[in-house]
Amino acid sequence: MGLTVTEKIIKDHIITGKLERGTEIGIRIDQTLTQDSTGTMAYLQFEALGIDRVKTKKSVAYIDHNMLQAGPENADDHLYIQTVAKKYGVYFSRPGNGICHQVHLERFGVPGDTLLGSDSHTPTCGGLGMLAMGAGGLDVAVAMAGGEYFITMPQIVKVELRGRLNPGVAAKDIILEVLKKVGVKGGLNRVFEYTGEGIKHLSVPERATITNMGAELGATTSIFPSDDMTYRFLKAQKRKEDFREIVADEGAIYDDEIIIDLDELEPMVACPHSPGNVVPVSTLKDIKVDQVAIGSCTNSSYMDLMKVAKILDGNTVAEDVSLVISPGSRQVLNMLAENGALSKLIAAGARILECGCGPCIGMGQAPSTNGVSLRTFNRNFKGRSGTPSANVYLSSPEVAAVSAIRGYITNPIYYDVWDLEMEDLEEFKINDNLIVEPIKDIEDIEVIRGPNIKPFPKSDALESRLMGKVLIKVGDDITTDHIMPSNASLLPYRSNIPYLADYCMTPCDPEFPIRARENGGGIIVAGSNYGQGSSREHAALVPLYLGIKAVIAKSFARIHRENLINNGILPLVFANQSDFDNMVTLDELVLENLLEQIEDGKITAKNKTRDEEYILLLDISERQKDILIAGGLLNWMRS
Ligand code: MIC
Ligand code: SF4
Repeated sequence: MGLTVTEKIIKDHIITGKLERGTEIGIRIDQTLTQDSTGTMAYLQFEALGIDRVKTKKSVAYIDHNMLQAGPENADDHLYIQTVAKKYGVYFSRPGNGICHQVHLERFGVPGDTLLGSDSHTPTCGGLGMLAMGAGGLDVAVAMAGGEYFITMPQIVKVELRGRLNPGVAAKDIILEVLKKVGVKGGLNRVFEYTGEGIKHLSVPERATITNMGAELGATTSIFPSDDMTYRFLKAQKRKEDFREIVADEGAIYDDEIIIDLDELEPMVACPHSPGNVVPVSTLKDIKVDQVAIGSCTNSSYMDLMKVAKILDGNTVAEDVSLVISPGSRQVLNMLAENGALSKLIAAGARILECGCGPCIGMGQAPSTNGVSLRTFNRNFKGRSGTPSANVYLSSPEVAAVSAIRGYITNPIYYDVWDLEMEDLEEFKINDNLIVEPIKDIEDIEVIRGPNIKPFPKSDALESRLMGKVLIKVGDDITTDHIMPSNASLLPYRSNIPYLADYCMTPCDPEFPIRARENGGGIIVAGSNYGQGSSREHAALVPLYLGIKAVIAKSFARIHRENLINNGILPLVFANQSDFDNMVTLDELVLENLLEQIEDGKITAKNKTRDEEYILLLDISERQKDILIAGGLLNWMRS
């Protein structure tokens, strides 16, 4: 039987289980990456595992999110990560070197290898033919310690790209089209594997734009084959020895298929407040923009910014628009500086930011009140920009650059003065002097911990009886940005769970932390796709700290559900979805004989306030049941 690219890589790495769809499998992880906003917790958890040195082929720690240093907290976290990386044999990418996903693609990713990152956009390296997945910090810590990573053996969706993109239409429009077709929950336990004639013309950074934003489908990951294009990219990065061809077999069998005709594709935009809210740019009329932001791990490659420079060349950013550009990596910025493109961006009036996530995670550049911001990023959840009333649209760099000049969201194909065909790049500028390599002699390395680094909360073994009040009832598609908001003032406290607890769920209900404290913890009730978005384990650690014992939802996003289990919080699903309507905030629920009921995967909850009973499902593996019973992954590993 022919195999897909995904199956080939899984087959090479499988340790536990079989390639049977829907069953749990454990795979060996070759590489890990962490970034700073999830990294401190991941390394504290790694330290708790008591291992001397990382056991992966390569582990890399990046500093890219928490870049504003308005107080000592972020710099303290950087220092902790730098010293802990040195102590345990982890490569360290210094602040200013770029966004983890962009730098990993350029300098570390290897076709055919597996990568686990404590960031949901780790699938970026799928553009190189890597099986790259996002996870919570604890799963990444376990992978660094040589442990397997467990996933549900995914369904594999063939995304066949036919034809070729027209000028002004970009890789970003392909992934926006997939999001339009599939939606933000359509990717659960699925891998999107790209094939077809159309992929031949897509460079690795373009492919990476697509696999990066595949995270917004809720997918396990997205992947391209490793082919001639991959070879050319690796060669240009002076890494041709890392190349290995991996293409799907002739008769490979897929579970589903999507066909996209690139010749027909138009520039697209995701409208507020969801990346799944996609429409063609041509359908939007007279949307005036106040801010345009170009960058992020989705769209800040050399080619992306060269296109922007070409469009802006000789023009001026519209009077009422603030254009900010955050290059993805120092390689990109350096090359733009050397070939003069940077000077064109500056001359047009762009505000150049340092290489990092920047505005994408609300680290500065919050738009004005009710402002419209057009961004080349991957997420436009309400409030994520730092301005709760802002309306954020997502687009390609082409749409963003043209719109920055015109001051309105504009279709670049009707504004066709630029020839954006780019020659294939033969050589990138290689300079790894901001990457600190691991050293052998680690005995005397002192790990430096700033005063803001507090211990992470630990869960207890599951008790047979769980009693608690419904502390909040929320609707569908609640993101981790709702559960644990992130912005320039909160990100410095990513190592301080007690501090963050005061902000938990506040975008949904400002009283939530008070109610949780007053009731000594309790239960969260939610609609479908609860926990979509980021991999931040804080969205489980902070509720754990507040005494949350269970979340009852219509369905969960993959990474968040894993984070709940790893921290001993029950992720329960309504057997009868209409029971959601019957529950009201402050209803008192009791779950009896939990230890036996967990084995059945079916749990009865009594609503004492309303004298009702609900059946809740716990559709998880035996391993996960044991983890919950032990009170989380760390306890389970110790026992
Ligand atoms: C994001 O894009 O939401 C983040 C910030 O990169 C997160 C990680 C985090 O919350 O630190 C992610 O995507 O996992
Ligand atoms: Fe950084 Fe934004 Fe990418 Fe997250 S999505 S890694 S915040 S650039």
